[in-house]
Amino acid sequence: MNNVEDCIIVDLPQVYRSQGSLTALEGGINIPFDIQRVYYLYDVPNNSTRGGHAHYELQQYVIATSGSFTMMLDDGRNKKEFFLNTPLKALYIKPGIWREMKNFSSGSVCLVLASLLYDEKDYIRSYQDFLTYRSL
Ligand code: T46
Repeated sequence: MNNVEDCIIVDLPQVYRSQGSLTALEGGINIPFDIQRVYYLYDVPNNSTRGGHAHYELQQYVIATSGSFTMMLDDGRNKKEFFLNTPLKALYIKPGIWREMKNFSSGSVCLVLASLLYDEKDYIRSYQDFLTYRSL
């Protein structure tokens, strides 16, 4: 079972040009899983919280491609907060970790690369169920 210390910030490559920068992410090459789904959060009001669930199997790279937000991770024993504010770093979230997002800056965009297709059965949406799952 993963814990919050297994969820790490990963440096992403940058192709820098005076005309602007580019970052390329390739499943199985500089991402440690095949990318089956890409989604992004945007137009998030500053006082909104997102997440509030865990996943049984899903692995994700979470990137603040624009603006900033805070990601709180929880393994049932320990919590850890990450402030994401650059397209040059990703937070790698392993399976079995509760997450909550808050403090979205105006115009922020949260890009997520996911290892699996969307499947509601992969979610644990009750914190009590999460704690029960973690105590197995
Ligand atoms: C996480 C953070 C960063 C879809 O139809 N397809 C999708 O791929 C996703 C992710 C969601 N949805 C639908 C399902 C719900 O009706 O969009 C609605 C909100 O989904 P969810 O509760 O998953 O949204 P967030 O923003 O609270 O959380 C998501 C991810 O689920 C989560 O794993 O880390 O973004």
